[in-house]
Amino acid sequence: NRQSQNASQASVPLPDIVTREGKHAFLVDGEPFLLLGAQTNNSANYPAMLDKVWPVVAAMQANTLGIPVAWEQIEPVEGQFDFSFLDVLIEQAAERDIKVVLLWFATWKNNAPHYAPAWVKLDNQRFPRVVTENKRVLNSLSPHGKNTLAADKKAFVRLMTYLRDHDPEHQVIMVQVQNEVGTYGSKRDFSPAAEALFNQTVPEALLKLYQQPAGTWQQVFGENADEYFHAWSIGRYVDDIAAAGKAVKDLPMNVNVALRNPFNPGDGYSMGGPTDNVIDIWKVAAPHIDMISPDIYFRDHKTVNRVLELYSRDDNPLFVAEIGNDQPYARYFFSTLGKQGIGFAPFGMDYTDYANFPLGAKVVNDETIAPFAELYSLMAPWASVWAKLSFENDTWGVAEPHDSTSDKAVWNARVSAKSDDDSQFQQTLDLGRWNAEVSYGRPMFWIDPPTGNHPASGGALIAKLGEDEYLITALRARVTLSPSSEIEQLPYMIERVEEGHFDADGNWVFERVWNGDQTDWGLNFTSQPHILKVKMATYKQ
Ligand code: N0T
Repeated sequence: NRQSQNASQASVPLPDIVTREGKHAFLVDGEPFLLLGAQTNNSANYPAMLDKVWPVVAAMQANTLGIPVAWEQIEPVEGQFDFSFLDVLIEQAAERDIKVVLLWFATWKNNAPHYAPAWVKLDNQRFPRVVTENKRVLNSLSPHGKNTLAADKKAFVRLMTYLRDHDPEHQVIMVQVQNEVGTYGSKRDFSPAAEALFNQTVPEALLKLYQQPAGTWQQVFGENADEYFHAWSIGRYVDDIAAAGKAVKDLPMNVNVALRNPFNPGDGYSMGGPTDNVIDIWKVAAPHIDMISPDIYFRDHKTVNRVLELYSRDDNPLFVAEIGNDQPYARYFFSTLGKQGIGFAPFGMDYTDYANFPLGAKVVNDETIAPFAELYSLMAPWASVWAKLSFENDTWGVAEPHDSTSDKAVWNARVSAKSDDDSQFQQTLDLGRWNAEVSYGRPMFWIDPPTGNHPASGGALIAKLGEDEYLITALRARVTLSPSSEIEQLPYMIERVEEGHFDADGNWVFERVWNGDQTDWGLNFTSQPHILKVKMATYKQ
């Protein structure tokens, strides 16, 4: 009954995104949460498929499942709603203690209205599509369709109402509004309705952002006018839906991005979506969207690093909403956490018999799952400790920089495989008074130079605990601390390296001290999980 629902709702705080001095935390049950995610393939959103989903989630040691809910399935007939899928999903997720990110596949699922109900996608009069400059009608709904917005919003509000009334424990922790919005094949809608808007004055908020005097889109933005107009229009549309949903149940909401190549953008990408060139416009257009989250299908280190940089901002918590599920992508979990990422979700993690190669792996099997399971099992026992450190302390994270695979990547991913890093097989991190050198592919004993792991798969995470103290974990890497320029004139040494783990309450449990061979040649991490507390010291001669 409603009263007991209200009572229990009061006891479990809503998931929330908090930002302090440019650092972010995703609060779940009131505590910083590290989202160790898995996203299903596209058509897993039916009860009969869930048996093919949960085993993969469990094998990965994921704590969160990303899964679609389609407009066509909740409102197959206009005004008639059916939430039977969510009844099953939420119950099964709760049984397994797995949180859920729901993906609202509606007006746009990668440009098209495929997941909209037939009564929407077959009625071009009531729900108009984007028209190109040459008057071609694309299969992408126009953001200027007022009926479309009203209908999508109505269904979304019903979805959020369902969550308000049937998910008092907040098993669903976040909702993604649409999927990879934008239009392939036109920079904007050129229909008469769109033309009329395009010839009006640019909204005040955008003039202010770009510090421009008033004018039409063309006058103010010149050659960028078409794309900026489309981005603004889609951003406002999505924001309107998000705001209406949040008014019912105030969950964090994100949008995911079909990225353009940051080094080689071209113009064949999904235009109007929050690609790196229009993040600022989206931030103004869609204030109810908490996060703009990249979908990463570039395999090379240089491009991924750039994408992570572009989508981790003071005003945008980094959440890798999708990343390919093939081995080369796994290590970017380390770099995601190095940019204060709040979560990471490889795509296509289920046994529903689909593989999106060449974007991801050729097949989903134990071998595909293993690189992700290894990372999540390293972090799962102390995920909340890391999430808190990431919010409150300085943290670093790096992935092995060389590209060991020459696999064909996505069509717009062509960049040189050469890495910009100081060396192919090592990185230097500035930790304040100390520097860390992270190197890959060397024996544990002695000083043989690094040769990299083959395939590249290493990475390291460091959190600052105090002036001279760090928490360090890594896989297949050597981490060596040395004094930075601030203290380099002083003799120094490792004071103490403790190996231990965190218990269920997040308390450090001491196991042993590393010394002798275990510290003489740096701190050597293998494929086994090890967590170290490292205290460095200088002394006077
Ligand atoms: C992703 C996924 C799913 C011509 C692809 C990536 C997911 C969506 N889209 O498996 O469909 O729902 O968000 C698009 C990458 C562009 C590749 C274009 C090849």
